[in-house]
Amino acid sequence: MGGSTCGCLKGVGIIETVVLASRNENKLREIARIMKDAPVKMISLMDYPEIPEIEETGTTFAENALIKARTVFQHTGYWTLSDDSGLEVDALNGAPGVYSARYSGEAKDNAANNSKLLAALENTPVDERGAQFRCVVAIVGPDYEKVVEGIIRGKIGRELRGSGGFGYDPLFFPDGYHETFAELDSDFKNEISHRAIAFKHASEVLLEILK
Ligand code: ITT
Repeated sequence: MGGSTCGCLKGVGIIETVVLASRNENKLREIARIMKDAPVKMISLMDYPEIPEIEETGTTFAENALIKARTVFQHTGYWTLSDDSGLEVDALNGAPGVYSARYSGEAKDNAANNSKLLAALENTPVDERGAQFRCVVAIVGPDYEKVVEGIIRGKIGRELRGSGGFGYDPLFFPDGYHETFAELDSDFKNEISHRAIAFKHASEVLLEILK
Protein backbone atom coordinates (compact mmCIF):
# COMPACT_ATOMS: atom_id res chain seq x y z
CA MET A 1 0.00 0.00 0.00
CA GLY A 2 1.61 3.27 -1.04
CA GLY A 3 0.72 6.92 -0.51
CA SER A 4 -1.97 6.77 -3.16
CA THR A 5 -3.92 3.97 -1.50
CA CYS A 6 -6.86 5.29 0.46
CA GLY A 7 -9.66 4.18 2.67
CA CYS A 8 -12.87 5.40 1.05
CA LEU A 9 -14.70 8.58 1.73
CA LYS A 10 -18.38 8.37 2.54
CA GLY A 11 -20.38 11.54 2.88
CA VAL A 12 -17.95 13.30 5.13
CA GLY A 13 -16.40 16.74 5.29
CA ILE A 14 -12.87 16.75 6.61
CA ILE A 15 -10.53 14.13 5.22
CA GLU A 16 -7.72 13.24 7.63
CA THR A 17 -4.58 11.37 6.76
CA VAL A 18 -4.05 8.37 9.02
CA VAL A 19 -0.85 6.33 9.16
CA LEU A 20 -1.03 2.59 9.74
CA ALA A 21 2.14 1.78 11.66
CA SER A 22 3.05 -1.38 9.75
CA ARG A 23 4.99 -2.53 6.70
CA ASN A 24 3.29 -5.93 6.56
CA GLU A 25 1.52 -5.86 3.18
CA ASN A 26 -1.06 -8.52 4.04
CA LYS A 27 -1.95 -6.73 7.24
CA LEU A 28 -2.18 -3.36 5.47
CA ARG A 29 -4.49 -4.76 2.80
CA GLU A 30 -6.66 -6.47 5.41
CA ILE A 31 -6.94 -3.32 7.53
CA ALA A 32 -7.65 -1.05 4.56
CA ARG A 33 -10.57 -3.32 3.74
CA ILE A 34 -11.89 -3.35 7.31
CA MET A 35 -11.66 0.45 7.49
CA LYS A 36 -13.02 1.19 4.04
CA ASP A 37 -15.87 3.32 5.41
CA ALA A 38 -13.72 5.52 7.65
CA PRO A 39 -13.37 9.12 6.44
CA VAL A 40 -9.62 8.92 6.10
CA LYS A 41 -6.80 8.75 3.63
CA MET A 42 -4.78 5.74 4.70
CA ILE A 43 -1.01 5.70 4.36
CA SER A 44 1.51 3.37 6.00
CA LEU A 45 5.13 2.97 7.03
CA MET A 46 5.81 2.04 3.40
CA ASP A 47 5.63 5.81 2.87
CA TYR A 48 8.28 6.38 5.56
CA PRO A 49 11.23 4.10 4.77
CA GLU A 50 13.43 6.25 7.03
CA ILE A 51 11.54 5.17 10.18
CA PRO A 52 13.52 2.21 11.60
CA GLU A 53 11.96 -0.98 12.94
CA ILE A 54 10.39 -0.01 16.29
CA GLU A 55 11.20 -2.44 19.09
CA GLU A 56 8.24 -3.86 20.99
CA THR A 57 9.66 -3.60 24.51
CA GLY A 58 6.35 -3.50 26.44
CA THR A 59 4.92 -6.25 28.60
CA THR A 60 1.34 -5.82 27.35
CA PHE A 61 -0.23 -5.53 23.89
CA ALA A 62 -1.42 -2.02 24.77
CA GLU A 63 2.07 -0.86 25.76
CA ASN A 64 3.57 -2.22 22.54
CA ALA A 65 0.85 -0.71 20.35
CA LEU A 66 1.24 2.67 22.09
CA ILE A 67 5.05 2.66 21.82
CA LYS A 68 4.76 2.17 18.07
CA ALA A 69 1.90 4.63 17.53
CA ARG A 70 3.55 7.42 19.58
CA THR A 71 6.82 7.05 17.68
CA VAL A 72 5.11 7.18 14.29
CA PHE A 73 2.85 10.10 15.28
CA GLN A 74 5.85 12.09 16.55
CA HIS A 75 7.69 11.45 13.30
CA THR A 76 4.86 12.06 10.83
CA GLY A 77 2.52 14.46 12.62
CA TYR A 78 -0.44 12.40 11.31
CA TRP A 79 -3.03 10.46 13.27
CA THR A 80 -1.58 6.99 13.73
CA LEU A 81 -3.05 3.53 14.24
CA SER A 82 -0.85 0.72 15.46
CA ASP A 83 -1.71 -2.83 16.47
CA ASP A 84 -0.18 -5.57 18.53
CA SER A 85 -1.69 -9.01 18.80
CA GLY A 86 -1.10 -12.55 19.88
CA LEU A 87 -2.47 -15.82 21.21
CA GLU A 88 -3.45 -16.30 24.88
CA VAL A 89 -3.91 -19.90 26.00
CA ASP A 90 -6.03 -20.50 29.13
CA ALA A 91 -4.10 -23.58 30.33
CA LEU A 92 -0.82 -21.61 30.00
CA ASN A 93 -2.09 -18.63 32.02
CA GLY A 94 -2.30 -16.45 28.92
CA ALA A 95 1.03 -17.45 27.34
CA PRO A 96 2.48 -16.95 24.78
CA GLY A 97 0.68 -13.54 24.83
CA VAL A 98 2.94 -10.63 23.87
CA TYR A 99 5.69 -13.14 23.15
CA SER A 100 3.60 -15.00 20.53
CA ALA A 101 5.92 -14.22 17.61
CA ARG A 102 9.03 -15.27 19.59
CA TYR A 103 7.55 -18.12 21.68
CA SER A 104 10.20 -20.61 20.51
CA GLY A 105 13.08 -18.12 20.23
CA GLU A 106 14.08 -14.83 18.68
CA ALA A 107 13.41 -15.82 15.06
CA LYS A 108 9.74 -15.54 14.08
CA ASP A 109 9.43 -19.25 13.35
CA ASN A 110 5.77 -20.26 13.00
CA ALA A 111 6.48 -24.01 12.71
CA ALA A 112 8.67 -24.02 15.84
CA ASN A 113 6.11 -21.93 17.75
CA ASN A 114 3.32 -24.34 16.84
CA SER A 115 5.42 -27.39 17.84
CA LYS A 116 6.23 -25.80 21.18
CA LEU A 117 2.56 -25.04 21.80
CA LEU A 118 1.50 -28.60 20.93
CA ALA A 119 4.15 -29.98 23.31
CA ALA A 120 3.09 -27.61 26.11
CA LEU A 121 -0.53 -28.82 25.78
CA GLU A 122 0.27 -32.49 25.23
CA ASN A 123 -1.47 -33.60 28.42
CA THR A 124 -4.23 -31.00 28.36
CA PRO A 125 -7.69 -32.50 27.69
CA VAL A 126 -9.97 -31.12 25.00
CA ASP A 127 -12.27 -29.21 27.36
CA GLU A 128 -9.30 -27.34 28.84
CA ARG A 129 -7.79 -26.23 25.54
CA GLY A 130 -9.55 -22.86 25.40
CA ALA A 131 -7.61 -19.91 23.98
CA GLN A 132 -8.11 -16.52 22.41
CA PHE A 133 -6.49 -14.24 19.91
CA ARG A 134 -6.33 -10.67 21.18
CA CYS A 135 -5.58 -7.58 19.12
CA VAL A 136 -5.05 -4.15 20.63
CA VAL A 137 -5.07 -1.05 18.45
CA ALA A 138 -3.59 2.24 19.68
CA ILE A 139 -4.97 5.46 18.23
CA VAL A 140 -2.63 8.43 18.71
CA GLY A 141 -3.13 11.99 17.48
CA PRO A 142 -2.72 15.58 18.65
CA ASP A 143 -3.28 15.50 22.46
CA TYR A 144 -5.06 12.17 22.05
CA GLU A 145 -4.33 8.56 22.95
CA LYS A 146 -6.74 5.63 23.14
CA VAL A 147 -6.57 1.87 22.90
CA VAL A 148 -9.34 -0.45 21.69
CA GLU A 149 -9.27 -4.22 21.41
CA GLY A 150 -10.77 -7.26 19.76
CA ILE A 151 -10.88 -10.83 21.05
CA ILE A 152 -11.91 -14.08 19.38
CA ARG A 153 -12.30 -17.18 21.51
CA GLY A 154 -11.56 -20.71 20.36
CA LYS A 155 -9.76 -23.97 21.11
CA ILE A 156 -6.26 -25.29 20.38
CA GLY A 157 -6.25 -28.47 18.28
CA ARG A 158 -4.01 -31.53 18.64
CA GLU A 159 -2.41 -31.31 15.20
CA LEU A 160 -1.79 -28.76 12.46
CA ARG A 161 -4.70 -28.42 10.04
CA GLY A 162 -4.93 -26.28 6.92
CA SER A 163 -2.52 -24.21 4.87
CA GLY A 164 -4.04 -20.73 4.92
CA GLY A 165 -3.36 -17.83 7.27
CA PHE A 166 -0.18 -17.55 9.31
CA GLY A 167 1.18 -17.99 12.82
CA TYR A 168 -0.98 -20.20 15.05
CA ASP A 169 -3.86 -20.40 12.54
CA PRO A 170 -3.44 -24.17 11.83
CA LEU A 171 -4.02 -24.90 15.55
CA PHE A 172 -6.86 -22.47 16.28
CA PHE A 173 -10.52 -23.55 16.02
CA PRO A 174 -12.68 -20.43 16.49
CA ASP A 175 -15.72 -21.17 18.69
CA GLY A 176 -18.63 -22.43 16.62
CA TYR A 177 -16.47 -23.87 13.79
CA HIS A 178 -15.00 -27.30 13.08
CA GLU A 179 -12.27 -25.86 10.89
CA THR A 180 -9.13 -24.04 11.94
CA PHE A 181 -8.37 -20.47 10.91
CA ALA A 182 -5.94 -22.02 8.39
CA GLU A 183 -8.77 -24.09 6.85
CA LEU A 184 -11.43 -21.37 6.77
CA ASP A 185 -11.59 -19.00 3.81
CA SER A 186 -9.16 -16.13 4.42
CA ASP A 187 -11.76 -13.45 3.64
CA PHE A 188 -14.02 -15.05 6.21
CA LYS A 189 -11.25 -15.17 8.81
CA ASN A 190 -10.56 -11.51 8.15
CA GLU A 191 -14.20 -10.70 8.82
CA ILE A 192 -14.43 -12.37 12.22
CA SER A 193 -10.86 -12.08 13.51
CA HIS A 194 -9.58 -10.27 16.61
CA ARG A 195 -7.92 -7.79 14.22
CA ALA A 196 -11.20 -7.14 12.37
CA ILE A 197 -13.03 -6.52 15.65
CA ALA A 198 -10.31 -4.19 16.98
CA PHE A 199 -9.97 -2.18 13.76
CA LYS A 200 -13.75 -1.84 13.44
CA HIS A 201 -13.71 -0.24 16.90
CA ALA A 202 -10.80 1.97 15.85
CA SER A 203 -12.71 2.99 12.75
CA GLU A 204 -15.74 3.99 14.88
CA VAL A 205 -13.49 5.99 17.22
CA LEU A 206 -11.92 7.83 14.29
CA LEU A 207 -15.35 8.56 12.82
CA GLU A 208 -16.40 10.08 16.14
CA ILE A 209 -13.21 12.13 16.59
CA LEU A 210 -12.91 13.40 13.04
CA LYS A 211 -16.56 14.17 12.33
P1 ITT B 1 4.09 -6.99 12.69
O1 ITT B 1 5.27 -6.89 11.79
O2 ITT B 1 2.93 -6.20 12.20
O3 ITT B 1 4.39 -6.73 14.14
P2 ITT B 1 3.66 -9.73 13.56
O4 ITT B 1 3.87 -10.99 12.79
O5 ITT B 1 4.52 -9.51 14.76
O6 ITT B 1 3.69 -8.52 12.52
P3 ITT B 1 1.35 -9.37 15.28
O7 ITT B 1 2.09 -8.44 16.17
O8 ITT B 1 0.00 -8.97 14.84
O9 ITT B 1 2.16 -9.73 13.95
O10 ITT B 1 1.22 -10.78 15.97
C1 ITT B 1 2.23 -11.33 16.79
C2 ITT B 1 2.21 -12.82 16.67
O11 ITT B 1 0.96 -13.33 17.19
C3 ITT B 1 2.29 -13.34 15.23
O12 ITT B 1 3.63 -13.45 14.80
C4 ITT B 1 1.59 -14.70 15.38
O13 ITT B 1 2.46 -15.65 15.91
C5 ITT B 1 0.49 -14.40 16.40
N1 ITT B 1 -0.76 -13.98 15.71
C6 ITT B 1 -1.33 -12.75 15.74
N2 ITT B 1 -2.43 -12.71 14.98
C7 ITT B 1 -2.57 -13.93 14.45
C8 ITT B 1 -3.51 -14.52 13.56
O14 ITT B 1 -4.52 -13.84 13.04
N3 ITT B 1 -3.33 -15.81 13.24
C9 ITT B 1 -2.31 -16.53 13.73
N4 ITT B 1 -1.37 -16.05 14.55
C10 ITT B 1 -1.49 -14.76 14.92
